[in-house]
Amino acid sequence: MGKPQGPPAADTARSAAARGPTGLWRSPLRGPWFTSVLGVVLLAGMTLLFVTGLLSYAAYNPGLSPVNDKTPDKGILGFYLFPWPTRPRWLYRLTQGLHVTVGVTLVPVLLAKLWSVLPKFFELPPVRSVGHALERLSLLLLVGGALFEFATGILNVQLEYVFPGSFYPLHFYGAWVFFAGFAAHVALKLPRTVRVLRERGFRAQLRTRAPEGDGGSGLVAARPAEPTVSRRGALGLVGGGSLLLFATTAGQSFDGWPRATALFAPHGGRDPGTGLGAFQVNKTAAAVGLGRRDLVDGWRLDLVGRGRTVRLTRADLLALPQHRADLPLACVEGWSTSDQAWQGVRLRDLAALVGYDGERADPPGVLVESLQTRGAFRRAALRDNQVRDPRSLLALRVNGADLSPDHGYPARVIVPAAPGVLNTKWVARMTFGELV
Ligand SMILES: Nc1nc2c(c(=O)[nH]1)N[C@H]1C(S)=C(S)[C@@H](COP(=O)(O)O)O[C@H]1N2
Ligand SMILES: [Mo]
Repeated sequence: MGKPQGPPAADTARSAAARGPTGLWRSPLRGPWFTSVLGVVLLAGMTLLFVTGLLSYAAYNPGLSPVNDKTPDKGILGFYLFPWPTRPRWLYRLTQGLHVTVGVTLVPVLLAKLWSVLPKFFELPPVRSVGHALERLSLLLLVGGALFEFATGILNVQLEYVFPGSFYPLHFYGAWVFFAGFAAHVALKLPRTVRVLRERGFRAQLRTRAPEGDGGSGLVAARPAEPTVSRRGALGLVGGGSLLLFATTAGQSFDGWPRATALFAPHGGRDPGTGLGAFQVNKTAAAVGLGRRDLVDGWRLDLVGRGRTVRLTRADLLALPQHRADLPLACVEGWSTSDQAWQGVRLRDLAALVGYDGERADPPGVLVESLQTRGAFRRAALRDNQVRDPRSLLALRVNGADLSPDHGYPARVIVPAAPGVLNTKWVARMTFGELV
């Protein structure tokens, strides 16, 4: 094994001057190439997280009704909102499954990247010029924002309702803070990253244990310690960690044995039992305080629209034309099911009962309210395109049997491609009309 050769003398002098508590950060792994490799992975990964996150936000119709809108002060941050489509039916299953699984998978890469640039956080003097001050500010937004987004996202997936009602605003505004720092950082660092990766060569860097040349980056230790692991080993460790997390999360998006492997997606991975109604349950009837008395005895559905109210029993609903739609459930937490065979009444047929029928009046949006008296998801507003879709149902049965209480008996909404939160269970009242 060759002796580690120090970086060129000029480099060392320059970077040592810019480095605070010298002697602390002595790993011979640190260097611009190592940081660049991790940076490129994060550039792709974080971009995907940001885009799928924005899509997830659009998918729950925040601009549609104050009921859905957990971020009423979003202002121009909602500039891109668009009517979430109803096809393909697995759209949210895909975008949110990617968001959560890729997010969990990137944790080791993020930690390694932060570790690789530790000396930069302790740079002295802390500010050298206006440009440098701005760069450091963007770094603060970037690192603070990234840690905040990962922490809130992972806590939300791991623990049920740690932020009752406030997860959306925290994660949403945090995402924009992060993105401001991210965009500035990429603009500042991308040219050097590309140059370093081109010049230093992937294979060549993997083969040697010698410290990299600093190249003015301030990352290489002035007196690097003896290597204890090769760069190949270090990257292997990070990649292996990511692979392990991926393998213990991705199963949340699939039925059968893969779901049991989703250890890092506790709600998606939980054993749903056996039988026809046996697929993931988000909140049980008992958890929201609904018992037999509420769900069976005396349950009625109120349809409201155009100044009239129509009251229906479950028998009335079963007497209406029944339709079947094979649709998945996909939760904001990342888990999803494959298609379930839902049966019930079309939402647009219900709209017709209160006067929104056919050519005279296309079905408008609807506010759906459940029997639940408290809780963030007890009601939700659906857009007109969601009401109009012939596969959007007020479901009464699933997979050939009556809904179970936990899946929303006596009646629940199911809409293609919509996030789980919009598929209200234990529906008691539906108000059709303009939802402003
Ligand atoms: N009334 C009511 N409906 C609800 C919820 C709720 O808490 N209360 N949770 C929603 C969420 S977040 C999801 S993911 C789906 C899950 O449906 P499932 O429990 O049948 O799988 O129900 C939705 N409908
Ligand atoms: Mo959900």
